[in-house]
Amino acid sequence: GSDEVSKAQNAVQSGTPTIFSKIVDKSIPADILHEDEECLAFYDVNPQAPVHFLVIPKCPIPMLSSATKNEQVLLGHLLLVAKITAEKLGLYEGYRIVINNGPDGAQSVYHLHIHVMGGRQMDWPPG
Ligand code: DGP
Repeated sequence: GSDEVSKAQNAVQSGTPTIFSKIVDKSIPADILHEDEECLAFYDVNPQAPVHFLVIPKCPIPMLSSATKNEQVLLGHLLLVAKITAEKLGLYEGYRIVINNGPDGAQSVYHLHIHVMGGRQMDWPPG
């Protein structure tokens, strides 16, 4: 919604740790679906579909634009964890993957994350 967009437009793109770093270090709780050395998958607190979870790297890459060749393997891993977690949750009819990048992408948390949404027919184009 427009609330989300204005929040994103006002989000700080500083190098300071975000709320997701606190989820990684377990200082705030999240409903965790997958965890390994490199990444974490957990339910989005503001779901936009019957199933909506995020996959994040444990290291705080601010956004996709910040990623380099050094993160190539990690980025691939995040997508595979998205797929495996979607399967575990029974999204056999499909799902939507989104990465919001920067202000125009309506990114509000500057710790790279993959959105995975499913459990309903998704629309195209997105808003
Ligand atoms: P965006 O930066 O716009 O791609 O989306 C950030 C998403 O993160 C948004 O859908 C809501 C979610 N989110 C923000 N804070 C928290 C939190 O503390 N816990 C969880 N589980 N999700 C959060």
